[in-house]
Amino acid sequence: MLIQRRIMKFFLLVSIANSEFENRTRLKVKENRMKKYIPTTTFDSTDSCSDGLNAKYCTPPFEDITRVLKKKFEASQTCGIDQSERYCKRENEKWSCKFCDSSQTAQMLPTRHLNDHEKTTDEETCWYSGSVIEPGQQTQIRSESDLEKASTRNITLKIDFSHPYEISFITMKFCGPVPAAMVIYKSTGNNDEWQPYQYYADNCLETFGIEPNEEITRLNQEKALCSERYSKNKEGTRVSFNTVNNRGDSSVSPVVQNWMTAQAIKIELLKPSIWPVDNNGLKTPSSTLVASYQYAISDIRVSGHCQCNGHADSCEIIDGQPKCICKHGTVGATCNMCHSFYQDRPWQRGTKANPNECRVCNCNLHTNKCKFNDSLFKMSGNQSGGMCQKCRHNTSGASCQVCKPGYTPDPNKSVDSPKYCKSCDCHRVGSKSKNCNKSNGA
Ligand SMILES: [Ca+2]
Repeated sequence: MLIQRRIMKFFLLVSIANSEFENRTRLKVKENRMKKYIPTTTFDSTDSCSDGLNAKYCTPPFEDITRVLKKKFEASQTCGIDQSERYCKRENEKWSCKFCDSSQTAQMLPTRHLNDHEKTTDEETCWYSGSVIEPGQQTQIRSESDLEKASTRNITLKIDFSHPYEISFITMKFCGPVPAAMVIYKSTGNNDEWQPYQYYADNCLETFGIEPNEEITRLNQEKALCSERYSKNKEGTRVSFNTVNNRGDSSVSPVVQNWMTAQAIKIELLKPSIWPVDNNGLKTPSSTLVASYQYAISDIRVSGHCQCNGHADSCEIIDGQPKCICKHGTVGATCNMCHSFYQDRPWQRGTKANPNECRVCNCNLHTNKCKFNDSLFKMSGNQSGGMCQKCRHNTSGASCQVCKPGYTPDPNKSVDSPKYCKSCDCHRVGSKSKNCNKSNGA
């Protein structure tokens, strides 16, 4: 009797173990099928783009873009690029003149000095443009007022990030007086179309026809302003442009997000400032005036973050090219499209108020292909527009939720089972057609 009981208990335990094993295997199979049908660009509770259940607006961290990308500015003119050239600056209230020459390492003043991020002013490295007075006019310069009247070459500095960034700050440290006139432009694409971002002048109205320091309201959130703050003050050397100042929050307003977004920056230097000299009766020599009438900058920093439309919290540099690591079912360089299986509603950029994540199509695990269908979306009251494509396992319908003609739902299977639709198996004799009653299979 005891042996019989032990044998029964053994078989009972084996049967429980088997059923648990079957359950686990079934779950594993379902999990693997989910992976096959639902791409992994979905919510991940470990990032800031989700709270584990719902999508959240997210954005990559702010960074010093030129440092991260290791990109250099391109200058339209650099001191000593073609031949040895003289340049002069005021140091300790005296003129100091040296030679720049791009063929001599010790005399180079290249654009890489704009982003070499020296820590102290003792080791300050500068880019010099070289004199901006046309060579034919240089001999006519006798005094500071001749410099004011001379026709000069405009100098441009350009940098292309090869990806849109939301720019928050641009700072420039000059190795001398801030120019009397300059403009920062931005471009949002590769088409060399430049939009003014900020004007600087010692007289905004006279130079650009713009009132200085205009107030920003909701009506002119994307208007470039003109500042006299730096150019008027001949002693200052640092210019700081806060792109968002009083314009609002890019995580809330698409207008501000547009305003902040730039793929390339161009700085147009239109008129140098004359070095402030002591009124000690000593006349500055003409050659020194000519050689000092140029631009010199030691540092340009552009701060911002990768533009990922509120759908990524990191941006990786792959082969020198920034790339958003897209979440919320989005894909594309700036997470600007919905993934091919996240087509249940149209793509929208994410904001703090609404993360606007792309929604996965519900195809009951019978396909991994779907398309957005506008009529379906409208019919559902703008809730669901995903139309499943190429439904397998003998299913059909917008969500692969019905059985094809000739098949009927198996009441013992769930709608996402590959065996949900079973053949009607109607006998040829006595059947009107090979189709059967969809609900009971008769
Ligand atoms: Ca430098």
